[in-house]
Amino acid sequence: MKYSILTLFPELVRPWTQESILEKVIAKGLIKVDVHDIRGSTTDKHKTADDTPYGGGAGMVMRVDVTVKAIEAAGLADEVILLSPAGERFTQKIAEDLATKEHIVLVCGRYEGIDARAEEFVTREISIGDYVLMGGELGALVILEATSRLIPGVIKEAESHQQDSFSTGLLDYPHYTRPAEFRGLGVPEILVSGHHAKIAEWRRKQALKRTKQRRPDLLEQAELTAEDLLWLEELD
Ligand code: JF5
Repeated sequence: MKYSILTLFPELVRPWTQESILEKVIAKGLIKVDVHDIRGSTTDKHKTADDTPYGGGAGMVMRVDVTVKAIEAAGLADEVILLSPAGERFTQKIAEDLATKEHIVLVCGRYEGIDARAEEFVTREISIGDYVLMGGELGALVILEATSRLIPGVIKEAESHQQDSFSTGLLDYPHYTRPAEFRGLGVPEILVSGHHAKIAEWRRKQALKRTKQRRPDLLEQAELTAEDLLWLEELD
């Protein structure tokens, strides 16, 4: 899988791709990350990537010609994604879909936004949440992280992500490791019992309980067994 990240701040993005886990994944050849400087697609001597908005108003707008030239320089891709607060909300489901692609281009806007005509040259617009950032770079890195860990061979335990929150549709169960006691806080007895079936049942119930308490909205979409539903009723 190849990712092409188009940004006016390549020096901001590159360090993240050189971080230990991703670096190893890249070294293994499982993914490739190309960071392209959008400024390399400018055509004037001042390397201008932005301009004032038609109609007036504050701030600057990223030029469509420069943006589209950068997209085309990244080469043929399965998806060209524009990071934007106005995009479709990024979810684990979208991550699972994107993880099956061969080449994804991630376009990071800066300034007040990109000339709206650039929308004609992307396959989708994605938002990582309902807040406004100063640029799309963090969104692109979020998509890089969320999708690359789903690529076969990237995560050690093959089934590991199948149990993640959002893959099961539920929040994760609580995890514990040594010490057995910390400032008076112990570890649930069941986890040191060695009863694997009982541990699995306890973890499922904890996941259901936490989801009901913290994210009841997720329960509507989750795949629940008759036993899960009984346990949830017991909680009331
Ligand atoms: C951006 C204009 C892009 O702020 C974001 C964003 C928020 N959620 N998801 C993405 O992207 C950066 C800012 C302004 C275009």
